[in-house]
Amino acid sequence: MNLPAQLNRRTEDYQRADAAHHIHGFVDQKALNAEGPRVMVRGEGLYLWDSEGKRYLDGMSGLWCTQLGYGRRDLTAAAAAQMDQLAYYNMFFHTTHPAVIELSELLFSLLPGHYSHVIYTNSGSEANEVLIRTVRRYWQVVGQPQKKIMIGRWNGYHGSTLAASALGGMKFMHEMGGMIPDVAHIDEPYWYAHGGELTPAEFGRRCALQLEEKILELGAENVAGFIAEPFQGAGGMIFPPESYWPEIQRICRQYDVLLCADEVIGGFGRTGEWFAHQHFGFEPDTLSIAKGLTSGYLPMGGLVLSERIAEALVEQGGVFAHGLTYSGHPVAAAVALANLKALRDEGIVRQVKNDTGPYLQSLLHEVFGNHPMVGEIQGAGLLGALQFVEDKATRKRFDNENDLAWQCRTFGFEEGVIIRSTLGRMIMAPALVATRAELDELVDKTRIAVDRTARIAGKL
Ligand code: PXG
Repeated sequence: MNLPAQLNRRTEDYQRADAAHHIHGFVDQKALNAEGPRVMVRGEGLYLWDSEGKRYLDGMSGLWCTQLGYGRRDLTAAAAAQMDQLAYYNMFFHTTHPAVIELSELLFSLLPGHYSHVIYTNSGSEANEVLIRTVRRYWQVVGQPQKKIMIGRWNGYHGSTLAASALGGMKFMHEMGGMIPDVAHIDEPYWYAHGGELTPAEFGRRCALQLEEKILELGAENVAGFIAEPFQGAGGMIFPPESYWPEIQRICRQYDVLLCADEVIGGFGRTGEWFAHQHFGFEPDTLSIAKGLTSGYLPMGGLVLSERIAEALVEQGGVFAHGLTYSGHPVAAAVALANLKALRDEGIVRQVKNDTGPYLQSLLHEVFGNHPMVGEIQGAGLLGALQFVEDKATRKRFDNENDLAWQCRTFGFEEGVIIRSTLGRMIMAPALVATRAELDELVDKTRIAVDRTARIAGKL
């Protein structure tokens, strides 16, 4: 392996220095320091190599973001060319630049026609921060300044900054560092866990009607928007019942509440459609984007606005008092442009929809449909979730489902596959360039990890 000089240190060396200087996300740092993190040093296609030379099939596209996989020379070339040409300039004080303009032209050619404008950010969290300010500003401009409240969902995830985590519904995040005012939550449409005796369709409608109840409780004249992921990602890759989104859309329209889709995970081909709201068949007013926009090669996110919102802001809004130094960063924009071109021109999104997506879904059902440990399989395109269950008839989950799923993830690493665990669900979201053979390997190694877990749980 031909590695840069700084990558030739010993694993323990890196681990010691890592422990000395880092606080990692979402982990008990003391426990991690004792164990030592894996040190990833190289990526090519769907594969990663660690500092011990062990190879992994990355079943999670990094953190749901490397749509094109690792090592794409066209993306690195686009970044290098842009750095040579114009490494940095901004969109402040009456300036702009070609990279960001060309990116936006391509982006809107891929989006449904009623979206027209975008505000770029560096991340998904920032996109959702901007969302709150933009939605509130919109209502000010159209003469309803009291419409301020954002409604999100328990167990939703919209990022880690203060306002983004407030929109999200991870209570353990709210407890660390507080909340912001004018945010409310409704339940998540997670039928397997919370559906009880209701059919999925009944439960989906019931969850959607909670939005109506919450709007009436708060007063429709005070509610600015409802934000949700089309399917929950970090919360466990949870697909709502089919009855859910049409009812949510009806309620938002009826009470003039903006429907804000967080497409940070679902966007850019993940479900086989360019955007996940298209898969579920609803029409949001705003889209938060990030991750797959650049295939993760550089940080970039954004908030996409419908014509209705953009027109009000542009025609009647005056100065929009917001801006980030790196909004529309030229190098990130050049990489995003090359990335979207590849996803379109190489027919990758089409391939996920027509070939590899259906292939993965049928493979998951074939392999896990009758597995004693798996109570539900959800997914679309190159997304899959396996719900662990103790008793299929009653949908009773294991008391220690979190530990079992984490153990399964660890078995996966041992087998050379990276899958993610959330509560009692195992999640996969491989790069969109995955071949059928790579999907075979992903599911095969996942099955070994699930079987090993089933043995500990007394299910095999
Ligand atoms: N919205 C959604 C739906 C996300 O999944 C964000 C916003 C925030 O994006 P940034 O770029 O600020 O991280 C996310 C991020 C996981 C995991 O383990 C998921 C995310 C981040 C880290 C871990 O599933 N999603």
